[in-house]
Amino acid sequence: MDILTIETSPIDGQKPGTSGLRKKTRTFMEPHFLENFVQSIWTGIGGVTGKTLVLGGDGRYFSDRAAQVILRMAAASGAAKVIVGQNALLSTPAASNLIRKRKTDGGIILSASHNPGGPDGDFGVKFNTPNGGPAAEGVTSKIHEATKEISTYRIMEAQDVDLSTPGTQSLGRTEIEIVDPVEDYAELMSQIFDFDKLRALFAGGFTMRFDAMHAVTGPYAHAILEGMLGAPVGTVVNGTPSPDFGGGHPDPNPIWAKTLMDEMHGSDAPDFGAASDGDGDRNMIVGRNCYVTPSDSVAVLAANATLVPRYSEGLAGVARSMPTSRALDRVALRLDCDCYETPTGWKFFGNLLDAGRATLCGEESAGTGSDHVREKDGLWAVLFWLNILAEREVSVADLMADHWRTYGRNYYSRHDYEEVDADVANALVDDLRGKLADLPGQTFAGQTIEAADEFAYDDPIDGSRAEAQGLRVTTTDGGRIVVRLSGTGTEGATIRVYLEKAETDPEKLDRDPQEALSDIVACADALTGLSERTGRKKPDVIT
Ligand code: VG1
Ligand code: CO
Repeated sequence: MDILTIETSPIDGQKPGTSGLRKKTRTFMEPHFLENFVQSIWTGIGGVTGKTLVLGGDGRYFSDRAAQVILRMAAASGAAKVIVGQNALLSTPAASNLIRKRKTDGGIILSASHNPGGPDGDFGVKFNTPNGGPAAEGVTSKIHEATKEISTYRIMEAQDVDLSTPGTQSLGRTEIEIVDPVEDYAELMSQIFDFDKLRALFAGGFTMRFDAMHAVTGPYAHAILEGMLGAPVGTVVNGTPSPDFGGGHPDPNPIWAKTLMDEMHGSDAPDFGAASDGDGDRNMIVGRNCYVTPSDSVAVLAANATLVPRYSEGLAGVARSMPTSRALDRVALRLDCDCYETPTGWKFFGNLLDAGRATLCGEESAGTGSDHVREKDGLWAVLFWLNILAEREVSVADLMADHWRTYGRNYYSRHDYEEVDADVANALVDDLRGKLADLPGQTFAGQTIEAADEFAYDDPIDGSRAEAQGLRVTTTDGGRIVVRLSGTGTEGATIRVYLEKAETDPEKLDRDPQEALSDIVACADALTGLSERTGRKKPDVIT
């Protein structure tokens, strides 16, 4: 088959963000856009000749065509083998598992995660390294450099590979192995959790709703929850992946998973509810009349980890992203294990997990995971919760009440302001950054500032430093405000304001979070001038 060398020139804006390169689908479909980036990945990793890669994604619009292009480009550049999920489907954690299990040289995940899909939605390409995790900054910056210098790319002239049936084919000299996307992942889950206990839980009448949000976890949840664990058919809803996620927004939070939230707060609510995002790495946990914030969720998992077979020996350490609440720190203190604070984005957990310093990790953005893969893992978190509930035989609400009584509660909420004019957003952050040093001792909306800084992270394993990772301000009575700009959006800027208030008074553990945080919210607005600068009266999304 012919290998074509196509002339091209650099395209602006191919800098990977928090989690790979994310753009409007139409941008990815422009001439050479995808090809330039893929060739730059090859360059950034020192070529693919003789290498084995994994390829899959969340099945969003354009994935099928992008997968064919990537296969032709891998073949043209001499890859030995590409392991592809059937129909180019692989959840992000399943891809991470395959990269590790098959000892490959890395993989490409086609997803824009929780962003909507479709011709008018978003698309994304992410490279993961041989440890199964998102490429660290050292690699992504090489890829970005390559996008600025590219002049040609190589692609094979060939028919589409039939990705619909598992088995092995060849494309030129490259072997293409198509695998069932669920099988290896399901096996991994059965090794981590007590599946007998979970089967007994469902056999005993425990009820659950899992909303796959028309995204990639549908097949996984059907196979594991309804298949292997015997949950009644109908437990999984919206379980067939669709290219535009049924026209929805596959972000598992109280706003976008409102149907599930309503059901869990209704009179016929099942015992347990959960949802996952586009690519299956996020999770939402909700009990009957009880939404669990992701920051609390990772703290609960840490506190109860020894109930799960894989973690029965305890945790080496835990880690959370900086904006995630400090509920996890409280648990770590009790468990007497290290608690690391990293910048936003799963790539920063990789070194800690590889070095055995952290076993569990979490982000406030509905991401929880462990050293079983190198990505956050939605369904794993759900199974973890089920395993805990099966052992402790309590409701989610009682478990949370007990947790807060034991450790105290960190009231927490994130307020997002989306599609803000980029200049306005940058000025807001720059102005706050400029006055950080003077803030301690000053009072804003009745709150006295204790400390303020811009977060930078020195990786304890490889010594690399990540700067400008968010502005943080603490108040004298246990409050914390973090402000940062999103690195995954594709339109304007998204301002994220993270709000937290620690509470240990046993009489005050049962408040409505927005109400408990109202002083901190007012303080944040006075500090940043957000409502005046943006003209927004309220956030677009509250989690
Ligand atoms: C967001 C979240 C971050 C998460 C990232 C990728 O990033 O805040 O915690 O790791 O998305 O998640 P940002 O830069 O927009 O705040 V996913 O599920 O998109 O892979
Ligand atoms: Co995701």
